[in-house]
Amino acid sequence: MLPREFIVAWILVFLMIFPNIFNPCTCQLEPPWAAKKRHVMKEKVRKMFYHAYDNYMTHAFPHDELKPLTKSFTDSLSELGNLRLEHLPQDYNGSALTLIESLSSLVIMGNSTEFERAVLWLSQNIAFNVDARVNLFECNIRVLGGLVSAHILATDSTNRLVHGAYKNQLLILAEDLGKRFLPAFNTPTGLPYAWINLKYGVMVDETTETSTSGCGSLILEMGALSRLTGDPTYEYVAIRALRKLWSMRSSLNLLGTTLDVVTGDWIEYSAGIGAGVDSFYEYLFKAHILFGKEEFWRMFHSAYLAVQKYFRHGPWYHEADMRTGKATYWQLTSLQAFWPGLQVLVGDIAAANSSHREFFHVWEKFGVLPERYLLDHQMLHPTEKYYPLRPELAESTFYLYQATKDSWYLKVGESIVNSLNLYTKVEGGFASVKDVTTMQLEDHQHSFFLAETCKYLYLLFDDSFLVDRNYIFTTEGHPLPVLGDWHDRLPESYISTNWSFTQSEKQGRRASAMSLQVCPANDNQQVESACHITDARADHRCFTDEECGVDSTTCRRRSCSMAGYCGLWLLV
Ligand code: DMJ
Repeated sequence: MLPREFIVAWILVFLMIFPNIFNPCTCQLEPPWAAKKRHVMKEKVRKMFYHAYDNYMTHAFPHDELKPLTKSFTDSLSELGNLRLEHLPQDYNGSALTLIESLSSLVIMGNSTEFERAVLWLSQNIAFNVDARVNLFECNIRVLGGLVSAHILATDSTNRLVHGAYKNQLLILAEDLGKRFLPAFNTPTGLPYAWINLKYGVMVDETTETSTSGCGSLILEMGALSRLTGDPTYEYVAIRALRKLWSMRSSLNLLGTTLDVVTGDWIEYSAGIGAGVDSFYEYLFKAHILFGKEEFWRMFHSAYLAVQKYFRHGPWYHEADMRTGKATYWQLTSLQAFWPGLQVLVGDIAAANSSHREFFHVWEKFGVLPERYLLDHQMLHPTEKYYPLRPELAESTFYLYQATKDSWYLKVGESIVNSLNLYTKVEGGFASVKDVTTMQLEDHQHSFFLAETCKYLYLLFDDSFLVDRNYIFTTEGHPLPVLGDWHDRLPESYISTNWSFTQSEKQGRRASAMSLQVCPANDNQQVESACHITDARADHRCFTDEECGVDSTTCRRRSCSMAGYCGLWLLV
């Protein structure tokens, strides 16, 4: 007889070696509570959406956005990014911005009746021949993107929406708007002005300053418009601007945040993955998915490696000077929280997960995500303490749940929903948070709350819209279908490239950056390295320089900051 302890010990060893022997697919199985939870949460999100939507329709429509505290409206399309509120037309009644932004969410939530009603109303009532100076980027992602996506949904045979009555009116509107964008691209560089008057084109003495995302995040919407109308002009000007922007990168493959569209000079050399740059990276990759162009992939791959190399420290992303790669600002910004979602698409799930967790910790700490948080001082930015109902954390949570089916992300989603209801829901809709330390509210319900925040939360709990469909989402959350016949239809004359590479090179390029070898063993070894040597401590903090390892790019030793972070940036 074997002693009992001996048998128990062997069983334990066996279980340690084959932990899933009695339940081989635990990773695939949804815990029993999760299905029920998803149903309950989906209904909660649906209620949130309609609370926002119904209040908009009652108190603000057809103006642009709802002011939920005073139950009034703002015609914000011509105010977005326009801090001095210049060039606002006297008799402007808005462009039903929030309705346009809600169209694809209505379809995703299965409300074809309201979608049809909205499409028909827009078809008959909206015109863009207005003396309104709008921000090209915002108007593109919200209005053009909303219209193009809704047109595709309205004509998609599987949706069978707007029977009979729909005669491509949204596409006609989108094309009219696209034409009004074109004068903005009439610059010596091909980089578009940030502002355009919808009626008169570029204004006299218009500012020549714009942002990287302002000229680099147009290709999805304008490309889709070209494919749908057969007029290549929209796609052409967007690609030309993107190529010019890419040609302005530094030798480190970094770009700045702001630039001059006439001279093509950089104005702000410091950049990260947040405000002013974020969707530039997103569009390089998504344009590759949507249009199948290797050119977009090559740009994205180089840009992505540079981000991982120069901005990333553990789970955080700081800013750096595009010329030197030296760190400038060590700050978390709310907009950066889209990055883990993009990393899921790229295939860097582990990196996505670690950053997402940190963003969620900050969310938990304050109840919502503050606009800017100073990582090196562990404190809020003195003036940017607001949370304008942004979607980015919910967006990344949705992507991570899609990739992993880890029910932890459902709990994150539940926590986001609970916070939104607790802190931002008012009788007249959902209000932005002015100060996350006091939860004082601000009288503004941004249209992206309906286009993105509610949509990603809903899709987290119910993704039936995506089953058997292949969509990518624009930066404003509007779905565009990935269609085989959209790939490679652009005449090759538009793609001036003499790039050629072999199949094996192609596969190598598609490898996840995080899986690339870190820190070349010697100078002769030409291995591109993507990420820093793992920090010694799981929480990415340090006490001594010795804990900080070696920088993967330069192979120089890193040091430990006063605030307890490893980095080369401290040496600059
Ligand atoms: C949205 O308009 C888009 O997601 C954009 O890319 C960034 N800002 C807002 C949401 O925060």
